[in-house]
Amino acid sequence: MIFATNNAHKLEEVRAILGEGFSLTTLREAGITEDIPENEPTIEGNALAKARYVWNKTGADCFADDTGLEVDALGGAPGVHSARYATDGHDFAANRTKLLHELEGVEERTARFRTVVALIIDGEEHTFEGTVEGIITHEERGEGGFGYDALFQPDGYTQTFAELPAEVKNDISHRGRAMRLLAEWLHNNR
Ligand code: ITT
Repeated sequence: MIFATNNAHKLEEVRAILGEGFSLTTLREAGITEDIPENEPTIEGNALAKARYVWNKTGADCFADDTGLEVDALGGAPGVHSARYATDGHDFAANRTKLLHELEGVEERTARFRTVVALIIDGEEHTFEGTVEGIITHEERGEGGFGYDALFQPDGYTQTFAELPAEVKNDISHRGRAMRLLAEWLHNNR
């Protein structure tokens, strides 16, 4: 099955979450080297847009993940704009710096990661959602993970996602939850 992502960190996580039973084809292996447009106003819309793009080009079963970080004090921002929060590109460090700046002096720091996985199989669409609640820390901590991980401390832990071992992040994360729902659906329906 093609996993429609250009994010190598996501690919690594999803391979670990889904395990040996799944053989994932990357976009590059499927011959798709261009950036897939992500212009929808919602996370679900972008996940479906990415999967439909691949389905329309290849006719192959595929899935895509779109993820956003929703910060309550910022009215849900960066949300669907998480990848391009600070700049036009995917500048993880600049995005973290901007988030810390926007939250300067703010004590209410609750937030969540939300992932929607869109699956297209035999031309039928299905979506699966996973979330994890937490807080935005006051400074970056940890070297692991990617994106906003060094600023996100999940509820029930004293470390950020960038400090926790990858297995722990995958066990409790937005992406882990959504991907396990995908795996369960495939197990029950295929
Ligand atoms: P693809 O669309 O190619 O899959 P992307 O990096 O554009 O990759 P998204 O649009 O889904 O991915 O994600 C938006 C941003 O949210 C992403 O660039 C990261 O900065 C951040 N993000 C996503 N998942 C994350 C995670 O597990 N931990 C920390 N930050 C994450």
